This record gives sequence, structure tokens and C-alpha cells, in this order.
Amino acid sequence: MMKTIGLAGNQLTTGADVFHGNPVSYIFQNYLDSLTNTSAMPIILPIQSPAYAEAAIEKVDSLILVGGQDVSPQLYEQAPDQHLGLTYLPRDQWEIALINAAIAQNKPVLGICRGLQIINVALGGSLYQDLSLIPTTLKHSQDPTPEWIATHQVTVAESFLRPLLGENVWVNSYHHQAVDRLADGLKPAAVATDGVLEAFESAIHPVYAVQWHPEMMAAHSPNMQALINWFAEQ
Ligand SMILES: [Mn+2]
Repeated sequence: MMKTIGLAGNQLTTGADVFHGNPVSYIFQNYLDSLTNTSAMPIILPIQSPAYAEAAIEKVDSLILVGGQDVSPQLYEQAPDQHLGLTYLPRDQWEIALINAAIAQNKPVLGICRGLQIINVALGGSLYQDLSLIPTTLKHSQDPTPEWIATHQVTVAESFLRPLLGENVWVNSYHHQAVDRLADGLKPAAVATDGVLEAFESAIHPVYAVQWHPEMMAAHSPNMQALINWFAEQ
């Protein structure tokens, strides 16, 4: 039977003219396109009551957490820094419930960008609310360079990534936050050349995460398509 991957969706809470101002649930098309012709069918899981998370995870074989808003810093017991971006607590609460349900049901989880950050927070870690708070040197917000072009390098540890990407790999970058305290049970899998953590995996559960966007690179970068394909087979 074909596998299914749950993709945790986002909300356009302010509405948009094209939808007559109505709030909208959505997911970026790149996530779906990168899964086309893999061994798993994507199913979008819209933001909803955390009470439904267990049932939602029962319907899928694995879970992908995607990019978007900053994680609410109250979830790691910090006041909002002046550089904090848009947050949306209902999404945080829904995704934390999904992560807990996936771990309880031993279903694989892949975090991408914000997905990496929410996994770390869900498991008890913390974030730097803005990269200006640490002495980074790289441009981690690559606009206006197109999304499929890699802009900085990461060093890959012995981890799920090493067989897929080798010891050094170029990645794209769309984040202004980063992992501060890595949650217990998580191990670094890739680090940028300025020291920013760019990937981790769990030592205990089938939980994996990358800070960059492989789904945006997949159509042009066979190694990033291989990463997506690898997860689809989990
Ligand atoms: Mn980066």
C-alpha cells in the first residue's frame, strides 16, 4: 500500500484580496512538488485543535513540519526580543501536539526550517530569537538570491545526512533564528561554517531536521531530491 506523509499546513491569518479577505489554510507548492513521484503521497494537515493530533498522526506514515512563522518564545520561557518576527501560537501548539503524537506512535518526523526549530522547542530546547544576538558571519537570509540556489556551506556529521550529502554540502538559507540550547536526545547533524546549527537528528526516535529548504532545491539539486526521497521511504 502506498505510504502517506502528513504535511503540517500553515494559515494566512490576515486574509488576502484574492480570497476576499478570508483566512486561508495553505502549504507552499514546493513541498508537494518535491514529493511527486516519491514512494509516499502527501496529505496536508491543517492547523486545528491539538486534541486531533493523535488521530491525524494515525492517518499517516510520517510527518513533515515546514517553514513559516517564528516559534512563540514563551514556549521556551523567553520574553519577545525586539527582532522577533510574526508568531502564531495556535500553529505552535498544533505542531507540538503532532510531534508528540508522532513520537508516541514511532512515526518518522522531518523538520524543515521552522520545522527544525519547533521540534527543538517541543523537546525542551531553546532558540536564538534573532541571529543578531550571536556573532554569526554568514548571510542566512539569502534574498534576493533565488531559492533554488545554494548560498552557504555546511559541514555534515556522521548522521542520516552523511550518506545522502557527503561531508560538505552547499545549502540555501532562509532563517533569521537558530537553535540555542539543543534539546536532550538530539545530536547535531550539520553545522554552518559560522557555527550555526543547520541540522540534527534524535538519538532515540526517528526524528530528523534541517534548517535549510531541500524542497526548494530539489528540482535543480539531485542530492536534495535524494534527501526528500529518503524521507519518503521511511
Ligand atoms: Mn543557514
